[in-house]
Amino acid sequence: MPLSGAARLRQRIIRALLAGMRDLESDHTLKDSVMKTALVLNGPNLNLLGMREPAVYGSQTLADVEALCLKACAAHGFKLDFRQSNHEGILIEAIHDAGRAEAAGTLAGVVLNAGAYTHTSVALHDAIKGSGVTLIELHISNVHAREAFRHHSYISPVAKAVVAGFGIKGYALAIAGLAELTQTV
Ligand code: CA2
Repeated sequence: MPLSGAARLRQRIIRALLAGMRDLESDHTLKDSVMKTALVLNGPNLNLLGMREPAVYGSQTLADVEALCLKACAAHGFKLDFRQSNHEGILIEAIHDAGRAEAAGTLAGVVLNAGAYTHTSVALHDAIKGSGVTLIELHISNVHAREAFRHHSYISPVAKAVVAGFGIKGYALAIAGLAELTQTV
């Protein structure tokens, strides 16, 4: 049976809408402008994850952590920038850049496992404070159930929140926390 004029018009409208949706999905510039980045920053010795001390840090590697973070970011509509450095200055510069990116609206915030610098670095404390970046402090282990020198953190007073003791799953929890903090509705 031939379609009526109204039915043909409806069909044309539906086709046009579907074509528009396909265009939007393949428009990477649009995606890039809408999706914020979560920066996951790892400090000294975390490149050794999975190679030693499995009783404390588990047997998964930093590459496994990155895969887990990618999944968590996809679930929350973030792009992922995942880095590790053994150098304090490199971590500091990454935090400065993150502060600028957050102010420009392209970054949701930072998840920082500062490793042993957590317990020593006034410089990292000052960088976080000075950059104004939203930052979640993360530890794989429960630092408060370990040696006394791990009980003090220079990061905690300038962090928005702290996640510790959940193993590497804590990274996904911290990314979910960032999403919660940046939610506008
Ligand atoms: O529990 C955490 O995530 C820590 O930030 C890890 C740091 C430690 O200094 C903090 O007190 C707590 C250590 C990172 C080094 O990780 C290694 C993993 C495997 C083998 C050796 C070191």
